[in-house]
Amino acid sequence: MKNLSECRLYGILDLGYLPVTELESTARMMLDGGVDILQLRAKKSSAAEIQPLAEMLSPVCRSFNVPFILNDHPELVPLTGADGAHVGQDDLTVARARELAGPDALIGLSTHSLAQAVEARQAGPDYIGFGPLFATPTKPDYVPVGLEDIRAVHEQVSLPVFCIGGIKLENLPVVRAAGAARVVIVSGILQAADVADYCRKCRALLD
Ligand code: 3NM
Repeated sequence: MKNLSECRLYGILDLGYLPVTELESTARMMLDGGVDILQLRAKKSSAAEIQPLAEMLSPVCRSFNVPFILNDHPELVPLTGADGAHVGQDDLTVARARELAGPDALIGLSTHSLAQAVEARQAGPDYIGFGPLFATPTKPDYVPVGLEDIRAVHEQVSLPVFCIGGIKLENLPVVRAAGAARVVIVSGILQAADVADYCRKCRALLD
């Protein structure tokens, strides 16, 4: 399994963008293209609906040595073979998520300001998300944080930091130049005409 420190391109299978019937094929295209960590995000689905999808995706990710993360639902981690769970600021605490997911699970935490990113150290996640950098329809009700604090977050938080929100292949060079080493890309990847090729191009810019 890839270590988090090796992971630079974080992909999300967001059911807001793709139907369940395309989950596995899209996961394979993303993994073929070099996504290093993959999340299932199904904000409108119940745990009972997510469980079989996670059970299907876990071995696919494992065959690529890529950590597989569930958005929310840490209780499903031990049941599905997933490698971890990602929680938001208004969800379960990192400690509670870890209790439910098990001692070996990876727990990620979303942060939306430099102050929250610094505070996250106390909560003890394995990595943080930082964003949204830009306004994005994938997470509409959030004020973009822009690029100016990216360097400070990296200087002050000694955890893997995944920048997120409105990142696309086109603006990735600017995001990199602002200090980002790791990114999450959702709609850019899922709306690409050639998903694997898009991931490959993003991954190359992150090397
Ligand atoms: N979380 P896209 S921004 C799921 O800032 C998510 O915590 C964010 O999608 C955060 O790449 C975001 O399509 C949406 O903009 C990212």
